[in-house]
Formats: sequence, structure tokens, C-alpha cells
Amino acid sequence: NEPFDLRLPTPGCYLDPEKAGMDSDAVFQGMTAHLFYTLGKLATSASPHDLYMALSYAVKDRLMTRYLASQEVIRKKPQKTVAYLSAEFLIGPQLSNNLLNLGITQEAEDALKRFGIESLSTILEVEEEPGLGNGGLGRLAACYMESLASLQVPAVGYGIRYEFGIFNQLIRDGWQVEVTDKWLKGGWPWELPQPDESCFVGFGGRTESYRDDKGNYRSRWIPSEHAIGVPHDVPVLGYRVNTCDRLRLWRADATESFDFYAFNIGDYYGAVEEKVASETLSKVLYPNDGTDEGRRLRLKQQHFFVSCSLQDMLRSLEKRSIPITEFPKHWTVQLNDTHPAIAVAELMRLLIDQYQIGWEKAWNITTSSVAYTNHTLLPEALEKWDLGLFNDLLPRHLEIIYEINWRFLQQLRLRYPGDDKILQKLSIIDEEGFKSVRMAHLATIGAHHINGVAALHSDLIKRQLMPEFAALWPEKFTNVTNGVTPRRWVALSNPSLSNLLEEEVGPNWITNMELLKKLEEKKDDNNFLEKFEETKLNGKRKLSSFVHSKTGILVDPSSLFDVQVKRIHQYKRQHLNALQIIAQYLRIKNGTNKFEVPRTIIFGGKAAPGYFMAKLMIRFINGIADVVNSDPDMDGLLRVVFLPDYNVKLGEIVYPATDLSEQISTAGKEASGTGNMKFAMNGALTIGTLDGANVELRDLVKKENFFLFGKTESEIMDLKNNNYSPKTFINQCPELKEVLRLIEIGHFSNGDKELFKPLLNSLTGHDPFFVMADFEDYLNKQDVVSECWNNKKAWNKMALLNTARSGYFSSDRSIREYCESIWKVSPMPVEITCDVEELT
Ligand code: GPQ
Repeated sequence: NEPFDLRLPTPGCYLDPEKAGMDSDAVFQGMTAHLFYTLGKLATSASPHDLYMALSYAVKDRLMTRYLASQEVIRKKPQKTVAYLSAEFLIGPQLSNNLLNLGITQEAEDALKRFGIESLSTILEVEEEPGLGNGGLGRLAACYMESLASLQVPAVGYGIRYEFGIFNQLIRDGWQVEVTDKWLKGGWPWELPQPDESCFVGFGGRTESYRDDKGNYRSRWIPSEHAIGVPHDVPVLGYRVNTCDRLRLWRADATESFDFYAFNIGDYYGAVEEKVASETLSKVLYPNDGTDEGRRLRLKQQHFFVSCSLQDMLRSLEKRSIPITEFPKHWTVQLNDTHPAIAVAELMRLLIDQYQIGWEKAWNITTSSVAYTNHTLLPEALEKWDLGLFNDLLPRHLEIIYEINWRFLQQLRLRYPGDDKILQKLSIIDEEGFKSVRMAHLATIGAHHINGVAALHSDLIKRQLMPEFAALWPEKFTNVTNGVTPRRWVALSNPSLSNLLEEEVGPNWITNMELLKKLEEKKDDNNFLEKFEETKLNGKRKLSSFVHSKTGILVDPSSLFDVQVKRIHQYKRQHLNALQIIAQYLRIKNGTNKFEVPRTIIFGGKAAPGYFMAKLMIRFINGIADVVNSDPDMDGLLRVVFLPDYNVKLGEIVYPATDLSEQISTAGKEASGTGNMKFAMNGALTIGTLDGANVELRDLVKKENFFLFGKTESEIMDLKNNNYSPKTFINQCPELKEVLRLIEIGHFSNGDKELFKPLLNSLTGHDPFFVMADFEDYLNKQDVVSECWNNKKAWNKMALLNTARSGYFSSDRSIREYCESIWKVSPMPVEITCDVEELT
């Protein structure tokens, strides 16, 4: 590779080639220039937001050399690139991460001092985070982009630039209130619009058959509507490397040409309406986490970003004069769940209709490039599109899907002669009731690999979700356990722990988390354990002041911080935690509490706006918090906090401050979980079920350092298959009975006996998530937690071992596995030089 000249394009770089624009002087000058020329402000009157913008622009300038150099490397020496297709990228604040990865945090801090800003954090606080995701799935995509860049793997993330991301959550009278997220309002400095790389996407209309020059019958699509996708690129820099990958988010624009006709015949409003309709495509993120609502606009969004992305990939081959048939050598396309699964049909359509490639060849290209990650077994999350709606919006795709399906079913007929049942079961088209297109089947048939996101989950995909597919293609099914980036989730969010880790094992743990194993040597070193505890206390002080500023609740940093942050869902069982709090409250009231352990129980998370039970769970937690926090008997023993508007930024404050991580989903329901990993790295102990990645976490940290409770997946299955009755469990547990009675009489709802009835009825009636079955075991395990907390040294040792042994959950490990076993791509270092000799 030819080195890229670092000095030329980066403002400030020419000041001192040695420092390459990375000293505080250059950062200061960059900021000054941006304040003046880009923002039209004088340094003397700049607000914190102005300074945030100026610093961000100066930092972005420093990304550009690396970003362009990374693209040049691929252009000059074609190599396979990862295309990560995801409807969500929950990337979080950018400034702090880019400073860290560039290695100029201190320089930025020094530059800010010259503007009279004493601490970088006052500027970081100003940043609005782009909430372009709901929860775990979107955050995973962001961690994976960061690891890809850090591992120097060429990659592009493709998604949607939603104008309104996930709503902001307010809590009013204990209820969740949703407020529009206007993340773009103050200007977002991290994106580069690239209008000349826009793409054209069709919808609706009809297909017609025609005979081509060679006399063959072909089909063509005549869409009735179009939209334009305008790329907005976000640079994703790796940690202390030159690789800077790209996150390409598409914004929908109206097409001019089409409305001109309406405009000219005097239908001005008609033309404007058309324009508005096309632009609503990228307006808003659907706020449902793991529930499929089958909405027309959602399918349009999916097709919109998938079509733009595939056209973009194909165009990149054309630009470099690479034959289209070599697509799989240059692109490996990963589907983040079924949201982008239309890619299978769209790639076929582009190859066949645009590039005139024959079916067999096109199918071969498609299936050698596409792979699919499944993130859930929950039936309500498996996407199905009503056939009528699908045909309306994507008639040509439906034809192609029919053909894919017909050929697939032929294959099945040969293998299972006379077995119509299996044909019905595996068909892409669900013929029962309202006919629909099953996207998971399309993805599975079109992909060369299908992976789950934790060992247990991948196993359940094969055993429960798709046993017939797994029998048909055992080699396609695999596992890649999720991971999270240690840059954001330890180095950035937990500076005091990071400093200690660096002192102990050196700086390389940030890119090689396995080095943390060395900490095990310190497990009996009192002095070290105290230092470790001190880092936790620092985090807890910071969270305490945040809690106070947001909720007015005073919490004691020396109390046990017991935290459950994640989307609110019945399967995640925040209500199990809530019931346990009531039991503890009762014990304190009755003087029967066995341990004097002050606890602060903290919740955070959003509920889907249409998910009644989840919203009621929030109200329930707040009802309990009101009673507990205002009862003097609870002083110094129990506090309950619901933190509003949980997001990435808040997560960065929460993980370092947690002693006990709640991972209490019904076994078999949580595909992986990733919060569990962030907590463990930051030295929290976990109380959890054998679900998702908890299973692997417990194996790694060893069972004596994990608080296990609850029924296993197979025990849950047994209960389910044997007429599970929650009443049996309630009757066996007097404490649980008392808890339920207190709710029933309205103790947590100011005497209102109706408010929580739906929740009570669900728990005592069907109890679909086996809360009653696990309650007693959970409560008992919480006693073990309390007992353990009273031996601070033992606790610290366990916590240290969690940090030391959780290196496996670095997303660097996950990405290496994807690269080796699914994508077959290797790193491609990007070289940059400042050496004048070498350049001439
Ligand atoms: N997940 Cl299907 C989401 O966050 N949203 C979704 O729509 C689906 C899954 C989560 C899943 O619930 C977690 O267990 C995983 O850790 C996470 O995806 C990433 O794989």
C-alpha cells in the first residue's frame, strides 16, 4: 500500500509534521477557525454549544485523512468489504469516542482551557445523541462498526438516517410520556451528506412481461412511485489505527421530475403532497423493540434502505470496472435480523432485471454473499408481511420470491417425497389464515450462514425455531456470541477503572481484553481490592449526583447499587424485580429483614408506546418508589429510583456505578443480552437466570462469582407443556401472597384497586413469563446477595474476577469470529505518512 499523505488536507497539520495536527495548539487553531468560518461566532461570545460544534468540526477534520485514506486503500487494492445492513445504529455520542480513538482527549481538554472551559465534560454534556435504534440490536450494530474499524477491517454500515429517532421519555405522575426526539435541531457535526451518490428507489405499480432481444421472456417492474436516497456518511474511526470505516445512512428525498407534471397542470398541492409522502420515508424510527407491527411504511423503509445500499455496492464495482459477477469477492452482506431481509429478493432483482444475469448465476451470487443474524425466538418479533400489502408495494419482488420458493420447495419434494406438512411449514409463504411472507424463511433460504447471538440461543434456533431448516442445511447454522466495545464501555465511560487497569496490566487491555486475566493474581491483595472498590465508588458518586439532579431523590453512594436498565418488556421481567422490592419493604416494615444492607434499586428503560403492559410496569415501579421513598422506616435501607430517558449517554454513567446487575429474563427468551456484558466488565456481580449470554458469562467468571436463580429453559418448557398454574407457586409462598395482597388493596396506587389489576391478573392468571414460578428462588438469592455484600472483601474479590474474566465479551472477539467463519475477510491496515522523503 502506498502511504497516504497525512499533512496536506488536514487544517493545522502543516504546523508541525511531527505532531500531524494532533497537538493542543493545532486543535485550538482548528476550533478558532471553525468558530469563525463555519459557525460565524467570535470566541469571546461562544456558548458551550458553539464550542462543542467547533471542537467537533476540528476533530472531524482529523478523521478525514484517515477516512479518505481508508477508501483509497480499497480503491487501489480491491479487497472484500463487509456491508453491515441494519435498520438501527444506536451509535451514541461521537465526540468523546473520536477523541479517545484519535488519542487526543488531553489535547482537546488543553485547547478548551484557552476558551475558558475548565473541564471537557461540560462540553461533552451538550452533545445530543442520535437515537437511531431501540435497544440491544441497534447498539450491537454500533459496537460492531467500532470493532470492525479497530480491527482494520474494511466495512460499511448501511442504515436509515431517521429524522426522529427513538422518542425521549418523560415520567409524569409515574407514567411514561413520549416526546419527539429532535436530535438534528442544533446541527449535527458528524455527518457528510453526499448528494451526488444518491440512489433512486421504486415502489408499487405493476410488472409486465416482454421479450428481450434474444427472444426470451422477461419481467419488468413499472413502479408507480419513487424516492431518492441521499447518503449521509458518518466516519467510524478505529482505536489508535488509521482505519476509518463508513456508516452510510440514507435520507429519503422526493423525486423532482415526477411531481413536475402535476405542478405544470396546476396541481401545486398534489405535487407538494407527493413530495411530503416520499420524505416521510426516513422521518421516524418505529419505536417497537422486538415486535412486528406489519405496517406499510415500515416495509417501505426496509426496501428503501436495502435497495439504496445494494445499488451502492453494485455501483462501487462498476466504478472500479469489476465485473458484477464478482460481487461475492468484494462484498459480504450481513443482515442484522430480518429487517433488511428483502435484500435477498432485491439483489436478485437488480442482478436479473438491471444487469441481465441469468437466474442460476444470480442466485449463486446472492447466496454466496448474504448471511443472516437472528436476534429473537419470540413469535411476535418474527416479521411477516401480509401478502396483499407486499404485492401492492413490491410486486416484482413478490414474483421473485415465488420463484425462489418454488425452486426451494422442489428441492424439498425430492428430499421428503409426499410430505406436504413440511412443505407448508418451510415455505416462504404462510398459507394459514391471512397469507403472508415470512421474512425469516426468505433470509434463511437466501443466506450462506445463519447465526444466533449466544450459545443457548443458537442452539434453540436449531432445536425449536427452525429444526427442519437445520436438518436440511446443518452447515449453515452457527453461533457468534455477542460482544460490546471496551473502548466505549470501559475506557470512555469508566476512566477511574481504566487508569487502574492500565497501571496493573498496561495499556493494551483496550484492544486485548484477555490481558485482564492477569488481574486474577490480585484477587487476594487487600490493597488492590480497595483501589478497585474506590473506582466503583467514584462511579457511584457520579451516578448519585445525576439521580439527584434528574429525580430529586438522594441516594447513598455507599449503599448497594442494584440496577436493571434495558427496554421494558414482560419477558425481561422488571415486574419480578418490583415484586421482590415489595417483599423487602414488607420485611423491613415487619422487622423480619435478615440483613441490614442498604440498597438502592435503580431502573431505566423505555416501553414501546403501544405496549400497554410495559407502560403499566413503569407506572408500577414508580408507585412502589413513591411509597418506599417517602416512608421513614426505609431511610438508610431502601431506595427505589426510576431513571427517565435511558439511552447510551446515561448507560455510560450507569454501568461503572453498578454493584449488582439484574439479568432476570425468563430462561429461553433473551437471545443474548449485552448489558450483562457491560456490567460484568465494569465489576458488577450478576443476579440472573440461565438465559442468553448469562450462561456463558457464568461459565467464564465461574459459578461462585455469579448469583444464579430460576428455572432452566427446559424446566420452563416442562411447566408450559404441563398446564402451568401460577397459583400453585403463589400458594406455596406466603411472602408472595402477602406481596400480591398489598398490591391488590391499592397500597402502591393511593388506594386505587383498579390501576394494577391488569398486571395482577396477568401474573396470577396465565403468567406467560413464569414470574410466579421463579419468585421464591429469586428472593432467596437476593438474600445471598445481601449476605455477600456484608463481607466487603469477598464481594470485591468476586467483582474483580468478573472484570478479569469478561474479556471474552469484547466485540473484537465477536468480529474476529464473523470475519473468520462467516465473512472470510481479513484486516487491511491503512498506512499514512508524514515523512517528506518517502512521499517524494
Ligand atoms: N433485540 Cl429481534 C433487539 O434489541 N431488538 C429486536 O428487534 C430483536 C432483538 C435484541 C435481543 O433482545 C437481545 O437479547 C440481544 O442481545 C440483542 O438484540 C443483540 O443481539
